Amino acid sequence: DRRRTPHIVLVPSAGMGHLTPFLRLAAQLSARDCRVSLLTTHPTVSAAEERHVDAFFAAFPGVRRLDLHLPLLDPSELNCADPFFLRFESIRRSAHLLPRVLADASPPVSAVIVDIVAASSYLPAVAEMGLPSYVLFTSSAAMLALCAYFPTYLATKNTFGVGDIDIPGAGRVPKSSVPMLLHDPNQLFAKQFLENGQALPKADGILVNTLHALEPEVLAALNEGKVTPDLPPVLAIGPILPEMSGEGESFSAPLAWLDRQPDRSVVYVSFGSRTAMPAEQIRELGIGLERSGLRFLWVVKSKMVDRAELEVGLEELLGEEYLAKIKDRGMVVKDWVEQAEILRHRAVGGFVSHCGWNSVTEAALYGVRILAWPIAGDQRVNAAVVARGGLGIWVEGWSWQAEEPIKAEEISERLKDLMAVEGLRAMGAEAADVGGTSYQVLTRFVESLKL
Ligand code: BUP
Repeated sequence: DRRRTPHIVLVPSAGMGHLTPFLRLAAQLSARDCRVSLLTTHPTVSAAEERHVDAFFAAFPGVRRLDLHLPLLDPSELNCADPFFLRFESIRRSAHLLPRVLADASPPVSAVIVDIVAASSYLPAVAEMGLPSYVLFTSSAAMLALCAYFPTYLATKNTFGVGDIDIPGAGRVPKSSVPMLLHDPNQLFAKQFLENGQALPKADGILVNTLHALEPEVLAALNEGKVTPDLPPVLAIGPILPEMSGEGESFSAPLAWLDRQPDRSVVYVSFGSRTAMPAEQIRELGIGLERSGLRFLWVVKSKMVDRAELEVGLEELLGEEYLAKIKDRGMVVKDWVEQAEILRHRAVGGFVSHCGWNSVTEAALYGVRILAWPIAGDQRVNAAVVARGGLGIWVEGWSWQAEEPIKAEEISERLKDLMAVEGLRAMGAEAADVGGTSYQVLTRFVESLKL
């Protein structure tokens, strides 16, 4: 019965940063007695996505799997070499397949929630089927404000190129923080961002993986129509809680190592899976970590897609001598780690992060302070939220366009500043736990679909 058990179809997008919040939302909706179907697109760009999707369905047999096989697009035709953005595009071009995929859906579908990258094509397709459509925005509300306002900005700006962007009610995004790809309107990503921003008013609501206490002004501006007048309700439902512990592995070397460290003594260092740091900067960071005298767990990624063949070993990158020198205080790994489990561990006290939004929300959930070191994309916008919202420190001068690497000495000083930050409240847990603001918003959303 459609009234009692809403059937929600989720349409995630590519890359762990986009997939992860959808898997978490699927688990949260199942726990609230919804019927959930999850569209999975093949082939996935990274092996990590495939592994996590498979582990998810094994752990949640009640969630229905809808498989969609998509063609690989021609990078030269689209003038884009990024495999994730190419996959965004093929997902956007798949909206016409939705009616066929949902043809035998049972019980009948109550609503479809699509990733922001598919908004421009999926929202109209869902509306045509006579169903309510929602967007899940996988980054910060600050970034949502930029996405919603960007079409107006481009239409009204009187400068050449993209400059500082003053978003009504939501503050300024300085030129230096505007995602680099948005400066060039011919980039595939810039076109997608613009069209998806224009499509937002077509949604019945926008779910965003943030919490009220972290971004109150921006959320208010979005909901009061200041950013752009015709937006649907924006619902802060984050941090969406991690759905399961681990991937069923019985042993994890980093977690076993953390078990042997004192409370709140370890700095966890990770720049996400897609952000390859220049080798020279990796070496400076290594020396900085060593000089700080702190304990550390460092995840080094040297390639953008985990399936790529070119791989530089840790020995080659850091030298055997370095690895021997730090082995009593530091652990360096290059494979996938269970980050949420690590941030939850009592031994972890600080997080040097690229500020991928999921990473920020995980730190907020477990009360781990952040040293923000944004590298690309939405990360500088997110780093500003970290600093403003009291989640940690952002050294704005550590620019992503720096010609010289940030030196070890400076890194080691900032690491010490980070670990000196006094007790942080687990503001994320307060919002997401039973009775918290985000918990209530998600519960009301599910209730609204039962009517
Ligand atoms: Br890397 C890595 N383990 O080793 P963000 C990431 N994650 O659990 P962005 C791991 O992937 P990208 C690893 O906890 C987060 O939930 C992490 O999303 C998890 O980053 C997710 O933080 C990564 O939003 O993607 O920049 O969107 O990490 O692929 O660069």
